[in-house]
Amino acid sequence: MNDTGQPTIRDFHIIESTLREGEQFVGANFTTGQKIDIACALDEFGVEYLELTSPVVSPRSYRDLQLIASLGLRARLLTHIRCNRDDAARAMEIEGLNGIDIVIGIGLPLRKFSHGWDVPQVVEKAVQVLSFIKDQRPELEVRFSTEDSFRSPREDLFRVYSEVDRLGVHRVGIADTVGVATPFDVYDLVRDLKRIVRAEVEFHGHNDSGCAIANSYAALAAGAAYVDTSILGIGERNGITPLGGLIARLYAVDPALVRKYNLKMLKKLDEMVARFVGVDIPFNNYITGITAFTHKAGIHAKAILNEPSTYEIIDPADFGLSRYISIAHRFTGWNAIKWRAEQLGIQLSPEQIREVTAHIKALADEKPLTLDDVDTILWQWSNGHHPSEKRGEEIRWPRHRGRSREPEAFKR
Ligand code: HCA
Ligand code: CU
Repeated sequence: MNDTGQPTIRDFHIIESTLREGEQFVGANFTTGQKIDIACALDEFGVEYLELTSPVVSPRSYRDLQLIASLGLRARLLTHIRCNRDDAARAMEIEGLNGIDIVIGIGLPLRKFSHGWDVPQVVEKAVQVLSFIKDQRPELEVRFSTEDSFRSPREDLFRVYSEVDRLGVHRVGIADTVGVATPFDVYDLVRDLKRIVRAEVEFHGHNDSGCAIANSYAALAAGAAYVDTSILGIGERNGITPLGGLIARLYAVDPALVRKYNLKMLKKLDEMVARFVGVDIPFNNYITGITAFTHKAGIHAKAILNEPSTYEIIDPADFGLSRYISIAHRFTGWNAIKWRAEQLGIQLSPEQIREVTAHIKALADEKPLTLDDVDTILWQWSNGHHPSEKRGEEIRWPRHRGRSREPEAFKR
């Protein structure tokens, strides 16, 4: 714990899996060009690792892995395979690859309904594949992970991890494949695992019950040094820890933790992947959602105008974004209206500001208002023309101000 009571996060690494887990999102069908765009943008953002789909998935997967490995990116390149010799052999054909992520399920349902092996067989398989890789390409980083780690018996998990650790893997991974774990479960498992292995620990968390970011944070707090993410969180079902969400969480602890990344690129990354997979960025997305830095109620607006940290833990400017103060509604307050009048260069006395604010609030009770409407009222007020306050009477807005959306952000 540090002096603010937060757990100390050691140096951590992002394993960005948009090009592996993200490809498993139902809307994803990346072309080679799109994969290159994603890989290059993530590299520029500064993630430490890129995880790509297994070369055995399809001929194109193989070629694209080869191509991306030849780009000379700064990020280290990993591919993700099942625990078998054939997959490992194919992966090792790729020049420029930096590591292999191996996954195997040891939970009872998978043992029964998927590969059918018992724990000693899993260990035997793991030893075979790991020794094969060590023998052929000893320079490769190898990670060994168990699928559905949180529903697998602890003694089985730890037996497998101890064995692979003895062989000298670089990382052991725990995967919350079904999104069932809580931050407490993750903290406990990572802490206990770290007591029995020398290898670093990686966490991969699905978001079925909304805990992926908190779970990733708990993993880091317990001493994991690697977290898997994907852009917008895309993956199987509703996905995994979103890159932007993890960044937001860590920034909230200490902005210095994420200064190593090119934060101003986050919006571009989210927009690019949203376009490629045919979805919108959710309105409430971490950092890049349209309302992430929008303030509405008069009390909030007043405080934000005085000092943004009152209602913002993240400074939008660090991400190349700006805040927006919504003023055209019944929650508005005179501070915000005064601010808008000043922005427009309109001189109004304090008394007039209070009157016009009351007028705008009453009008907003009658009909939806736009920022253009508010601006028009402010101009009319400054010209001594007060629109009728009779209930229901329509104000005739000048034509050119008739847009229905609030235009242009109301910037700091
Ligand atoms: C899957 C596998 C995986 C693997 C995670 C890992 C999972 O697609 O089902 O390699 O650590 O969630 O278990 O993504
Ligand atoms: Cu997964």
